[in-house]
Amino acid sequence: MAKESLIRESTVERVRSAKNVFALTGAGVSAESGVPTFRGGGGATVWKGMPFDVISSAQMVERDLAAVWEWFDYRRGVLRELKPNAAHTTLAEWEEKFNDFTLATQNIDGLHAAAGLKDVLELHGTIWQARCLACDRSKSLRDERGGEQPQRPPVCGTCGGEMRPDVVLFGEMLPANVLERAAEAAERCDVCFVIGTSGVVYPAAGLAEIAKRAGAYVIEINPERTALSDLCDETIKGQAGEILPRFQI
Ligand code: BJW
Ligand code: ZN
Repeated sequence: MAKESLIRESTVERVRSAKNVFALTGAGVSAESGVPTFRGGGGATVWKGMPFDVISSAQMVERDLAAVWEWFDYRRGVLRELKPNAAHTTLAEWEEKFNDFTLATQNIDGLHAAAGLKDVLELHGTIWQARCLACDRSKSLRDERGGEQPQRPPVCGTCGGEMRPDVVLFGEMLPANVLERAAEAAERCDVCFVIGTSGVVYPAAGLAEIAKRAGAYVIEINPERTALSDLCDETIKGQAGEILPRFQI
């Protein structure tokens, strides 16, 4: 089958004529930039012998904050060198092209914004920020460069408290205002894209369910079947960076 025939013309038309579009993205959207996914391909990420759902958990912040910093410092170091891919840039263009376009990402890598998307709903926070455990103030980690070892954990400039990475770990609540905006957009969309996520982590995966229940046409883009595939109206099998630009909105 010719590659171009993977997307039905009726699907392209449906997307082109959509008024409200919602996209939920996951680690797979950044895979072609070189960011490792957590699951998929038959394996799960392990770091220093710890499964990621152990090191990326609320309990670990209480038990060993230094290890949590080490894990996220390592990942920030990897991310500094990486660039958005064609999936990120296409989605950034869609923000300009559709009247009502909302993107909610589970990713903490900042690559949607780096591609030019102005309003990104970061459901799981961002790796580029630290947050004070005592007073909730946040500070950017963008300017930290290699070379001199930065202070770990960083100390809050306001209250002197310990800071943690500003990401949402297992067992932690998502930022309520971000989740609320995402749920509203899922509820009112006529087309919902589910891109590069295994769809097993809640409440993020529930956004696709909200869209479906509200009557949206749900399109999944993923090289593998996922926990959300049965709910989706269609799954376009393939890499997000190859599929998305072919919509030519
Ligand atoms: C490609 C590709 C290419 C590859 N193109 N695709 C309901 C039922 C059961 C459990 C729960 C539930 N509600 C809540 C829970 C508990 C828990 C949960 O969901 N657990 C399940 C896993 C069992 N959820 C939580 O704890 C959440 N908080 C919460 O619910 O608070 C309420 C509460 C609190 C306290 C008490 C009680 C209630 C928080 C979840 C936070 C998740 N955080 C992480 C870590 C963030 C920091 C970090 O980065 O380390 O977020 S976990 C990890 O998974 C990360 C991701 O954002 C998230 C989702 O993963 P994602 O994006 O789907 O990636 P993968 O790797 O799974 O999949 C990649 C996909 O891409 C694959 O399908 C590939 O095929 C595909 N792919 N190349 C397109 N080129
Ligand atoms: Zn503080």
